[in-house]
Amino acid sequence: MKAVDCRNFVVAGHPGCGKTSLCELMLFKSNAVPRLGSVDTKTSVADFMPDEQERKSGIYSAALNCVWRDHNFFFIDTPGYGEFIGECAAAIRQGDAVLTVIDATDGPQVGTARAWKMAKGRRIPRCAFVSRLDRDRASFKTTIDQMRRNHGKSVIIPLYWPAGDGGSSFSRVVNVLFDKDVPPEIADDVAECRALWLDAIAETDDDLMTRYLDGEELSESDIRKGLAAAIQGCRVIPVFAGSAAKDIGVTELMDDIAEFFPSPYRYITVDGAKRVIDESEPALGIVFKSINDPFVGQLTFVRVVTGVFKSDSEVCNLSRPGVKERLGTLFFMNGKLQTPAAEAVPGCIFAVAKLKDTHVGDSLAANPDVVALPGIQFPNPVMSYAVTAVKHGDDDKISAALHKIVECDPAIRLSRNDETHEFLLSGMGDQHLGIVAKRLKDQFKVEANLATPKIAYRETVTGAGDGHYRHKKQTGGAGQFAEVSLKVSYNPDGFVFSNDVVGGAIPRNFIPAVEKGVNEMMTAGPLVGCRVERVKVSVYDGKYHPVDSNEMAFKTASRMAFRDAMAQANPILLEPIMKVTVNIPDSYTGDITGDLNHKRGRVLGMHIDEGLEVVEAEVPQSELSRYATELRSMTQGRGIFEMEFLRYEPVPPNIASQIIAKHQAEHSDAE
Ligand SMILES: Nc1nc2c(ncn2[C@@H]2O[C@H](COP(=O)(O)OP(=O)(O)O)[C@@H](O)[C@H]2O)c(=O)[nH]1
Ligand SMILES: [Mg+2]
Repeated sequence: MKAVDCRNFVVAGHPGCGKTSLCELMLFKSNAVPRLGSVDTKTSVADFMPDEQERKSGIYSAALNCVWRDHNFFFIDTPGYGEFIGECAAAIRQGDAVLTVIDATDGPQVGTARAWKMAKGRRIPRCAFVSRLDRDRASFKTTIDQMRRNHGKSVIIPLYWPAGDGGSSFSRVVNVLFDKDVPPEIADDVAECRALWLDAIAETDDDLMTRYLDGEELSESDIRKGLAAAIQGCRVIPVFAGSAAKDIGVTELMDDIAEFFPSPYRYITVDGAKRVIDESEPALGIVFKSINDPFVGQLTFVRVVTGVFKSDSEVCNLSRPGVKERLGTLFFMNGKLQTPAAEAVPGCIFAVAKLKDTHVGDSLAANPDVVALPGIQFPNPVMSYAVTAVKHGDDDKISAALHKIVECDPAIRLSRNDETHEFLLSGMGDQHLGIVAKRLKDQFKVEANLATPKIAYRETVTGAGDGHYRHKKQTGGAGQFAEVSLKVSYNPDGFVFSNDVVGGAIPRNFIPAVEKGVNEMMTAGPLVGCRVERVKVSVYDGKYHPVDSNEMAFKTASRMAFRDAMAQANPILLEPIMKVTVNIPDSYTGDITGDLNHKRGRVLGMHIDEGLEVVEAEVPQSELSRYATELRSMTQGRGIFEMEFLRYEPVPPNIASQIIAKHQAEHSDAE
């Protein structure tokens, strides 16, 4: 196998558009599998995990490979659902091109836009396959019109046009550049596409452009070379057409992948240095996926970037200094089917079993001097649950199991919130997290409660307060004595503790105890026991007793004086505000902005990107705990969103008083 003959691409798109069916057909047509797998009869090669077969739709990405016209295809079937975007992001991170499948009935959707955005981010070619053209309501022309509205006519250029558009009349696809036999009813469309292609092809090369403008007829070989250059230069999005169910247009697609899709040879820039990709370099690859499952065992998936990896060899994990891994047999994968391979060249995807300490995003290389590749960026989680064990004492078991699950799904994050003291499981939505909960139960045999997490409110003051406390105790032997006077005021820049005691009213050696008392109170404010921030505390007076004063007494006095000062300083509640970016088809804009307003959100602006309306807003976190689910139901799954923490802001008084009342009720219950 030579790298120049490898084609590595990612099949992506909206759920249900026919990605998996297309992949299955490519495997079958190339004799990579003996029988045609089907999603509907649960015999899919790509959707092979039990939970995928149950749902009849992909959850995980599946690495696939086949040989077509002497070219080695390594491709990945990705799940379409927004909540499994992590799998798709990792696949695209390793791919050389993205083939987006678009259903000819529904047209481009949010899943399409998302895949294309990720491909654009990596500056790799984007291609489209308009699928399911055999269905009654399918229309290639309508689909193309929608795509052109989003990207423009000079970008979206069909390379094939269906003869008999949509439904049972759909019989074959016509190549707009090379086919001579064009049915008259599509002749105009084909001619238009041919002209658009010739413009795009001429633009790839000065010499071609001159000859083209001079009216010279470009030769077939000029056109073929120019077509590859136009696609690989990311100037155009070539559109293929067909039906996986009827096996129409897929031979043409596969032929063109072999001929026009990029080979893995190109330059990459690692740490500012330009490196050529080929077999002669030391081996370097990126880990983009890992499975640890009773079903398939522990497998690590590696994309070879440069050089050659060999079975039964040793490699270094560049991302973990000192870690060396022994590679056993390399496997080329088709779902769960493993084919042993002696070596893997650039462009290949191989899996290897039982690595010790290698994780998704790591770089593996032949020697430690090779520069590591940048890791994989996963999207920020948009939903969290607070996790507790159903059975008392199971917490450690749950934590260990969750860490194992996260290892194979970096889009899931685990964290302990120091402010709310909750153990948080965060991910891309309730379905995503639901699968984690199910795995905990089925695979690890522990049950977890998943609850809406507490909001980490904070407290500050809007005024100033003067607090005093005299701590005095006389119980038989040695007494306790300390007196502290301190002022609390609002300080927008953060917390400051200032010792302004003059004349030794509090001896210097007790000041740390006073500060300690204040610090303790800063973690539990007077309103709802949340962290206090943005205050200046100035200790300015006090009294001590030469025998009875000690650190303990000063700490106690300081705590009480702080509480006294806070009560006078007009304390208020602050809440986390998130920046939310929602992507939706424009017909939902009114509903979505209305809902955001209802959630106390502020819409900052709107713009169109990849054909979707992008609404940016600032919304209190407390209103967003179920937004992933709500957005899905408001848009029938056509919307996605991202969010990130922005800042803390005061809670409006009417809402603050409810939160405080609730806290007090819970607090008095507990007593
Ligand atoms: N009529 C028709 N149905 C198709 C075609 N391709 C896929 N399907 C069906 O569409 C549904 C979703 O297909 P699937 O491949 O799972 O889509 P994915 O979610 O994008 O992977 C399944 O029921 C398929 O049988 C096609 O070309 N024509
Ligand atoms: Mg699928």
